[in-house]
Amino acid sequence: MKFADRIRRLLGMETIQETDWDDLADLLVEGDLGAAFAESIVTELKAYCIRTGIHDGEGARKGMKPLLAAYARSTVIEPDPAVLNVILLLGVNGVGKTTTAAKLASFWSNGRGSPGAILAAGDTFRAAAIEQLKHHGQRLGLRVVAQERGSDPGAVLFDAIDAARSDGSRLVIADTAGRMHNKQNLMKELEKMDKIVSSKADSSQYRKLLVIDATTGQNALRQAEAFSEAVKIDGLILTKYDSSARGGIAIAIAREFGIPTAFVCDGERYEDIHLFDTDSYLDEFLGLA
Ligand SMILES: Nc1nc2c(ncn2[C@@H]2O[C@H](COP(=O)(O)OP(=O)(O)O)[C@@H](O)[C@H]2O)c(=O)[nH]1
Ligand SMILES: [Mg+2]
Repeated sequence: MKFADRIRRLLGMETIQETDWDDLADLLVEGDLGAAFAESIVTELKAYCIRTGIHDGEGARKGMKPLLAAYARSTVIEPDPAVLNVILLLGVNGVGKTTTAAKLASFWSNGRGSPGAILAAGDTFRAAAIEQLKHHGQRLGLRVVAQERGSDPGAVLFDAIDAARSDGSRLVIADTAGRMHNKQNLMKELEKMDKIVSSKADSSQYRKLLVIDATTGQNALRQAEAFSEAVKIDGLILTKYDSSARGGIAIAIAREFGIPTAFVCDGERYEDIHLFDTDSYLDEFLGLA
């Protein structure tokens, strides 16, 4: 059952019972807020309901929205047509980086008058990832800059930025490998890539987006922590929101690391990507929509 349906069932029209508060805390934990955050929201909400004389579940759900909104953060990532824009997609294996690279390219080229994006096959670790990106490039009619499997991802990014400069393309969207078995290695690799792009993409707009699988649960917090220790993350992209029964992870990450969310993806088609909007996100989460 979807999280929204569960919270709607717990906090319906009827008068709230004392035990409902504990059940609400449990439910919020299952909704990926994390235990401490869930407890503090319930405490705040209880106080709010007493203060304002709210006794019904629906009123409580509405009251919870501003409490959560105080922690939620969003950001708008929009390529600047006057400069070269470099978007680096980061995240562990399987979260949807390669798919999201294609979605973003499609999102930003459709009817927005911008010249075609260049896709950079920065995941040089898996041959399949390079093929996957080439396939998307073909379908979308976009140039893909790639090297062989095993080559230096920094060199691929370097080439892609050069290609964009000579093509007059204003947008490079770079896929990366998602190994996280060794945090030290990941950090080193990321820092190196970041340095190359920073120096190469001089006077351009350069953004690092962390892709998070919404079905991952609390482990996503550890991913956000590891990646943001290595490089500055400008925003999150939440994927697989279509198959997630919960979805509170974006607020939990915002609260703990101050990272805002930029996009939400809810399917495998190119058009299944949307700008993150705190208001509608919370309405959906709390079953208010
Ligand atoms: N249902 C659903 N599947 C997704 C979404 N985004 C990616 N996927 C799927 O997740 C799997 C892994 O995606 P991929 O882009 O290869 O992940 P990567 O390893 O991070 O590059 C693929 O089967 C994608 O089709 C999404 O928003 N919803
Ligand atoms: Mg990939």
